[in-house]
Amino acid sequence: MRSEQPTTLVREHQTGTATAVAHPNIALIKYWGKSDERLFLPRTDSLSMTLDIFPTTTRVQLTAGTQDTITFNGAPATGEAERRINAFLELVRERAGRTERAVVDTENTVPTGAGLASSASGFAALAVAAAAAYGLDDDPRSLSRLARRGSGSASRSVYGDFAVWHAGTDDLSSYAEPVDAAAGLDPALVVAVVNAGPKEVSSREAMRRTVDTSPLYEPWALSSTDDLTDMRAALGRGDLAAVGEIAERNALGMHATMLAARPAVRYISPASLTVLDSVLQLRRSGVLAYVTMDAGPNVKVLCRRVDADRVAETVRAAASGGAVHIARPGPGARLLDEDTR
Ligand code: 2P0
Repeated sequence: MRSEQPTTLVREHQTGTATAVAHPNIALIKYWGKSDERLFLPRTDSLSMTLDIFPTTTRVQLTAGTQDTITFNGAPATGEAERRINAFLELVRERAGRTERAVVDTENTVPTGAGLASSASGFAALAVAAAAAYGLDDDPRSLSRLARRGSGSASRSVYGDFAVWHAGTDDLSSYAEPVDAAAGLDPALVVAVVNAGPKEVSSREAMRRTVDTSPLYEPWALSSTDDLTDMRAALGRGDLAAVGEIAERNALGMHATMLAARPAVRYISPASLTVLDSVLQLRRSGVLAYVTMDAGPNVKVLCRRVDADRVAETVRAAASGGAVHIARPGPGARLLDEDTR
């Protein structure tokens, strides 16, 4: 079979066209702060769960044209999005020693303002597709390092389920890899959208300001190292309560660093607090449910799969009409073989 059917990657190299799909991830131990902005080296290690909802599908086709053509959900990419994808393609060309421009077509299924950053799934899918189209190394570590240069959190979406991103000290040593979790963990993540509007401060600017000005940043970064050690142990023994407690303290600690920045960055809104309170009530009634929040007001609730519907119902009532999505651990980024037919 194998000799008759070359691998997808080899066939796609021949066509200079590749399509990849990747999913968003949510950090249980957060990435917040860079030590090198150009190389996207983070200050601390982080750990995430890749989700099974809202994939991004990206097709990269090499062209004889003189410039890159980037389409995002059917419309030409503009502004910052176009600039970042363009810079990423330049990096890929530099690594591959090639000059062809590319036609990039991205379909992102995250509903607008869903509170799930699309940069992680977006740059993971782009890294995998561009690496295949330009003939770069396709081992997961190389792909993770490459995805990192588009957006830090994308380094983790290369993998399914749980992944740890080692901060490293240079381009070679900063990459993500899979983390084992006990089979009995069986988690779900309930995403409560409390505000679908755009954020006032980008996460990039917010983390820069936090590192530069927050007196709470260094203590959080230090405690995050312990959180990661504890998290790995909790995942290994399938202890959802411990996983949730550690994730919650790490995330709220990250938000504390921002609140102490000068000027403060505040993503937590009154509506977020209402959801946080509802999760606390659930916990008091015996349901294992723990919050995490990212660079926005939306709340993600980690719970057991069997409790997901009940948790979703509770936070839906608290989220004052906002959408609620239930996610489970999802797959890593992968090539589709539709270009080989
Ligand atoms: C994370 N976030 O670990 C953290 C927690 C938001 C809060 O990764 O500047 O879009 O492109 O590397 O990856 C959001 O930051 O930032 C993020 P860049 P990214 O998921």
